[in-house]
Amino acid sequence: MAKPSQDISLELAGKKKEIAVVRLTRAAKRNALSDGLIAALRDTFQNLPSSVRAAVIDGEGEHFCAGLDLSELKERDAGEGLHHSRSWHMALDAVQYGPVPVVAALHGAVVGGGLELASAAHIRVADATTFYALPEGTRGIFVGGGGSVRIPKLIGVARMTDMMLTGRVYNAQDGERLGFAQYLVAEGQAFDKAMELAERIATNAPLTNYALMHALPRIAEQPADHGFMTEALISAIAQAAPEAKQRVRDFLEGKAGTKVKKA
Ligand code: 1HE
Repeated sequence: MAKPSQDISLELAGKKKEIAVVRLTRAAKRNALSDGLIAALRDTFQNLPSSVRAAVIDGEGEHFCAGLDLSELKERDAGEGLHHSRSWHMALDAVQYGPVPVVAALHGAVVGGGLELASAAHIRVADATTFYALPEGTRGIFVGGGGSVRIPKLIGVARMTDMMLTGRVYNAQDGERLGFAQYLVAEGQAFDKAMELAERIATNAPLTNYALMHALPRIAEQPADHGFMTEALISAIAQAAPEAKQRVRDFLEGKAGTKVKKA
């Protein structure tokens, strides 16, 4: 694996340093993901400080991420290509299956490997300038960062096939309607909204967040019968935690702020 690059920053926000803000800082190259940047992404998410309860990932400059650094796309033999793709899988798995939920704040280009990275986050907030594309199809290559697994889960196989066969680009509004992003906000507002969501997520019981990140996606892929069993196990574990009992007691005692409010 390549040496981690400097093109990424980590800041801790919140009173208890509970939010990790991970930023791609390679704006001059539209945050294109070099091998070093992929290694840095992996290392950052694998080594988040223990105070962190949620993370936000965003990109400096006009675009979230232009995908694979094409200047590094040299001739690889099949074995090297395999390992290169697997290194992306490891890094994006560190995002999806790390210790805390990740909110991606999207703007401008979210393309190729940039869309693969965004798809590894748990929540995507897009501002009005966001656009989504998979130029791999027109560059004579294929997705290699987990996109063929994660992107169909968001928009379906048929739409992903169309994007890659025809170079179709989706704008921010269509992207939200189809399932790329769960939130659509005005231009320049994605980071603030992502921080607001991360602060909220950070107040959840850690075991609930863990169950959502690690159990839910697996349950969704299990046969129903297995899924029901996994659900029963994880729900028993979550509700046995003292924190869960305290939260339920708070509601039953009518403590302020625990009631569900109409949307
Ligand atoms: C890059 C890259 C890059 C920009 N690799 N250098 N991804 C793509 O095919 C997308 C390619 N990029 C673009 O289509 C455009 O750059 C953007 C729409 C993202 C932004 O446009 P714009 O006008 O703001 O910037 P620009 O002038 O095109 O680029 C500015 C600089 O960034 C320029 O370098 P400079 O030295 O001439 O200033 C560009 O060369 C550089 N740059 N994007 C390298 N991607 C695990 S498999 C994943 C496979 C993929 O991701 S394939 C899709 C790759």
